[in-house]
Amino acid sequence: MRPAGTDALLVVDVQADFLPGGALAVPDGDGVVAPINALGRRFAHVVLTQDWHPPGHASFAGSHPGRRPFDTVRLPYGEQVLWPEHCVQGTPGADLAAGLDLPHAALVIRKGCRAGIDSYSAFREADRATPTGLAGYLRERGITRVVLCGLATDYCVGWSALDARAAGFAVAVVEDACRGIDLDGSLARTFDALAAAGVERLRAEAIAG
Ligand code: VGL
Ligand code: ZN
Repeated sequence: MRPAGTDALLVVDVQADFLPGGALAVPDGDGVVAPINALGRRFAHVVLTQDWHPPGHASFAGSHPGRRPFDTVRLPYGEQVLWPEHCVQGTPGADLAAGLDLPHAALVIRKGCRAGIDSYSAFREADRATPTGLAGYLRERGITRVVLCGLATDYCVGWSALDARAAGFAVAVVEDACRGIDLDGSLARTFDALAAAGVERLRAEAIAG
């Protein structure tokens, strides 16, 4: 595909804490930076997201006495995986990756900002009721297709892709510009769900400049 003026590249959570050495390092997470920089040059519309949690966030294992990272608990809105403390608002771990070079990105969406509610999705918080405003922004800019890349494939990229579809956009995931966490088969489950929802799976080379 050659990106049209109605396509947007959504760059999900390419932040220090998800890179090697970070608090919640995604295996080979830094492998997305170069392909995303190259992809970004082909899109007129680029939107970034940042995972952006207050201290003591409900998704942190440390907020649940006796629980450990990667345990699952039930919160008022449903099942929640507990993570190591990561992407705390205003800390270096929450910074965008230093190597990211997308100066024309026009919007940064910060998500997971409320203490009691996580938000893997860039569109809707985990209560599935609170929108971030991203769908409205994209519609108002005339965007009809959302192309996703970033971290992690099976959490924030996958959930954002499904919600982009639910909001009525055509959606593609650039699989080699993403990396997964793969907790108990989550990566395979995500690719199944994306296919079932009609999300296209592309390689970066399929996107012409
Ligand atoms: C993410 C786990 C917790 C992600 C964010 O960006 O995929 N994963 N918070
Ligand atoms: Zn998070």
